[in-house]
Amino acid sequence: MDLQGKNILVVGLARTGVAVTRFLAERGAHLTVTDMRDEEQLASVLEQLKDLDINYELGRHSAHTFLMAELIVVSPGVPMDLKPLAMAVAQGRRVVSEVELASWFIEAPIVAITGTNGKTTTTTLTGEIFRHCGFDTFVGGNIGNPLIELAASGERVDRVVVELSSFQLEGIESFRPNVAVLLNITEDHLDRYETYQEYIDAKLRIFENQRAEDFAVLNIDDPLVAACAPRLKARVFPMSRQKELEEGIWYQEGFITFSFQGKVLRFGTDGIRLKGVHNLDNIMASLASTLLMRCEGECAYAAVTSFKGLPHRMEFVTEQNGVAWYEDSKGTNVGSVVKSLESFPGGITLIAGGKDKGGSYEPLAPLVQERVSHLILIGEAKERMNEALGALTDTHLATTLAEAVSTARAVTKSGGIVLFSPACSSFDMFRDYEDRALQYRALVLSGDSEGDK
Ligand code: UMA
Repeated sequence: MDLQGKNILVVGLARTGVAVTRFLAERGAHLTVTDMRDEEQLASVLEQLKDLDINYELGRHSAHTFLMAELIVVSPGVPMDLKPLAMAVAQGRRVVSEVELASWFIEAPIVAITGTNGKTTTTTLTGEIFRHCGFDTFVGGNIGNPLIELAASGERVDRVVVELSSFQLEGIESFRPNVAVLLNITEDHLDRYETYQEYIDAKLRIFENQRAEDFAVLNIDDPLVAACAPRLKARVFPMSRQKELEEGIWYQEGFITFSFQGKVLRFGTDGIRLKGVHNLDNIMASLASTLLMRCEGECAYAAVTSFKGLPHRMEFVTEQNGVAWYEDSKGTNVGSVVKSLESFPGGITLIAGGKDKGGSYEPLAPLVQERVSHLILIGEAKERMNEALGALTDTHLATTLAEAVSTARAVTKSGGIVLFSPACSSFDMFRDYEDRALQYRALVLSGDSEGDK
C-alpha cells in the first residue's frame, strides 16, 4: 500500500502509537497523532519523535480531526466505541488496528495466538521452537513489541509469531494467519466489552480471513472453543488433554502425540521443565503450530524441554521461615488465578485485587474454600472480591501492597505458601503488571534482610 501523502491519524501514543507513527512518517504519510494525555504527560515520548514532521492533538480527541483522516490507526488500548472514532466509522472512514496495518507489509508465514490465558507462554515457546529449528523468527504483538516493528525494520524473516489480544483483533480487516491458535476463552475485559459475547466475538475474528489451506489449532476441551469449529474455513487441527484423536495433538499418560496425514510423533512429558496441567495446553499448541509449519519433531521437542517458562508467571521468589513466596503478577484475570491456585494442594495465603474489570469472582470460590487459608485483598476490586469470597476463608483488606505483604507475613505459618495472583489488572496502583511484580518482589525480599538482622 502506498502511504505517501496520505492523511493518516494515529490514535494513542504509547508503545504502539510511537512505532506506528515512526513507520508511517518514514513512508511519507501526512500524519496527525492524537492522545488523551497532554504535552506534559507525553514529554518523553514527544522527545523520541521530535525529528518527525507531525501534527499533534493532545489532551483531547476532536471529531473534526477524526473526520479529516483517510485512514485511522488505533492502539489496542483505545476502545473502538470512542465517540469520534464511531463517528468516523459511520461516515465511512477506514479504521484499522496496528496489527492490520503491519500485516499489509509482512510476507513471512504467520502463526497468530489468542485465548484468555496462556497466550504469552505459547507465543514465546512457539518462537523458541522455530528458532531452534533454524527459522529466523519475529515474535511480537500483545506480548510487548508491536508487530509494526517488524515491518518498520525491513528485516526479512522466515516465520512470524504474534500474540493477539481481543483488542487488537477488533481492528482487523484482511489479517490472515497461516496458523491461528485459540487456547481457551473465559470471562475477561468486561470493563471494555458490554457483554461476554462481544469479547468472544472479538477473539473469534482471528479465523475470519483464513482459507482452506490454513490451520486453526483449537483446544477442543474448552466447549466455547470447540463450538466454533464447524464455522471455520481453515482446516481444524484439534488439541486435547481429554481424548485421543484420529488427527490432531493430544496428551495421554505422560505422552503428547501429534498425528497429521499419517505421520505420528510421540513426545514424553517427563523431561519437560514447564510444569502445571495448563502448560500442557500451551506446549501442545506450540508443538502443533511449529510441526504444521515444517519443524522437525526431534528439534521441536529439544526446544520444549529446555524452555523454563516466563517471568511473572508463577515465579518462585524466595523461602522465608519455611514459607514459600510466589509472584504471579501476570495473573490478571479470574481464569488465570484458577490455574495458579490449582498448582498447590492447599495452605495458600492469596494476595489478590487490583483494577476491577467488572467480571464475576465466583469461579474462584470453590478453590478459595478448599485451598486458601488466608485471603488478603487490595486495590479497587477489594470490596467486590470481599463480597464474593470474603466469607469463605480468613479474609483481610489492605490499603497498600506493603500492608498486604506484611499481613501475609504475619498470618502464614511455616510450610505455607504466599501467592500474589491478582485476578485484576494493575493500573489502579501501578504502572503495569511488571511494575507491580517488581514492587512485590522488593517487599518480599526486604523480609530476607529483616530475617538476617
Ligand atoms: N489513549 C487515548 N485515548 C483513549 C484511550 C487511550 O488517547 O481513549 C491513549 C493513552 O493515553 C495512551 C495510549 O492510548 O497514551 C495507550 O495505548 P495502549 O493502551 O494501546 O498501550 P501500548 O503501550 O501501545 O500497549 C499496547 C497493548 N496494551 C493494551 O492492550 C492495553 C499492550 O498489551 C501490547 O503489549 C502493546 O500494545 C504492543 O502490541 C498489554 C496489555 O495489557 C500487555 N494487553 C491486554 C492484556 O494482555 O490483557 C489486552
